[in-house]
Amino acid sequence: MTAGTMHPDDLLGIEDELGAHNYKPLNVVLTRGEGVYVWDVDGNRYLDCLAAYSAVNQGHCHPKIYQTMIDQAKRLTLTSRAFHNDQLAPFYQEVCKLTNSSKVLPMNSGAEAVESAVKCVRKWGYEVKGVPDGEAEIIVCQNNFHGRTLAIVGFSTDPIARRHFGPFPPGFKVIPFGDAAALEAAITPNTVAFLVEPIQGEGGVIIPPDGYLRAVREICTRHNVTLVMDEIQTGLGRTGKLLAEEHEGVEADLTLVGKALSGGFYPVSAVLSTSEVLGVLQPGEHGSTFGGNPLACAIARTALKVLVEEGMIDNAATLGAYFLDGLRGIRSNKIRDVRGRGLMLAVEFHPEVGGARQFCETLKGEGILCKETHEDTIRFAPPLVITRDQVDWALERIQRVLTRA
Ligand code: IF1
Repeated sequence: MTAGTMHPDDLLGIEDELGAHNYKPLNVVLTRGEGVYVWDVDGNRYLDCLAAYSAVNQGHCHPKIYQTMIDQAKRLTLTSRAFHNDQLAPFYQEVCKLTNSSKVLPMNSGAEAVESAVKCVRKWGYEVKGVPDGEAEIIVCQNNFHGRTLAIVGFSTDPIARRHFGPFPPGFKVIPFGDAAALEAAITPNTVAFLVEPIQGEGGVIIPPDGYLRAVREICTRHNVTLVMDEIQTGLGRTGKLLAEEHEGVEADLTLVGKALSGGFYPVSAVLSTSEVLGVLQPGEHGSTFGGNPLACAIARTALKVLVEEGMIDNAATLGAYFLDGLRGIRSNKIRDVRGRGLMLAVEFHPEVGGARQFCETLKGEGILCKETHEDTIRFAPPLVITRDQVDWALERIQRVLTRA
């Protein structure tokens, strides 16, 4: 029996028996994706309003990224960085030009990019800023989400992410998100970086007050502290700009990208920065087997190309505003708040409503896949190729579900 012919219940039974239970997925078994749509094994079509947590901004199985993957996979997939390959330099050139960066560290997962940034800003602190060895401090925000590795969950404020995983690496301070004065107050001579999401995604699409990013940029510059923007979820068009930091005209010292950097075809991430920061790395001091491999670079080059050439970023701005307006037009006493920027949208419910998951399950029955974040919020983040008609189709169903008694 191959997976293609197994009954969904059999697939779920095997998952339950053999797989670690570190997720609680919706009861749907997907088998195909194209653009904004995915299909389950029974042939039901869904509009995907999660987009693999913004990893398929370009839409499922984008044909040009697919073709690049096939062509490159036939030629060369992995060489290790013990040798050069002919895709790395063009990837560096194209991603630097697009993001106004001058140095790149290519990695694989988002968490690896975050961990790599932590290592680099610490090393920069000791070797450039002059912080005493072993005393570097990094400031992060409450309700942050930067990945699942040990150092990262060590500075998480989510008890579920931390419970029974300790002890954790020291050197991190937590301040409230959106409060520039709190950043200024937390900085010491040993502070080497402020790591922050321009919009907190998993925190529930929390948008900071206007001017916050400009204020933290000025404070970091004044105190010679590197500003590290985690754009792994907000970046690459999601908020209607290539990078969310652009909404305030800010440039970070290190910008982290991942997820849609490959259009969902392959784990590709990168630390985008300057020679001053990434120049602290000497041969043999950092790396990874797959980081910067030719297949990843070829895929990322096409993923970036189609993002820009097919107008996905402007589409996210235009249809994100339209989608947000539509959600705000829903009259339901269940809804506590509706917020978003570009196609990074969220509907928060009053706690007494009993949690957002119930609506995700009902919306599945209406042909929409979405996911709750924490208890009371549904995130709506479709691929950036969505059309106005598809937004209208989604709004009609969301309205119907959220206004049902
Ligand atoms: C899961 C959350 C989202 C991220 C930001 C770094 C990373 C992520 C801002 C790490 C990853 C993913 C992880 C994924 C679900 C998803 C997620 F719900 F976990 F929190 F998007 F909000 N910075 N976010 O959002 O990147 O190592 O995963 O490539 O853990 O199930 P990664």
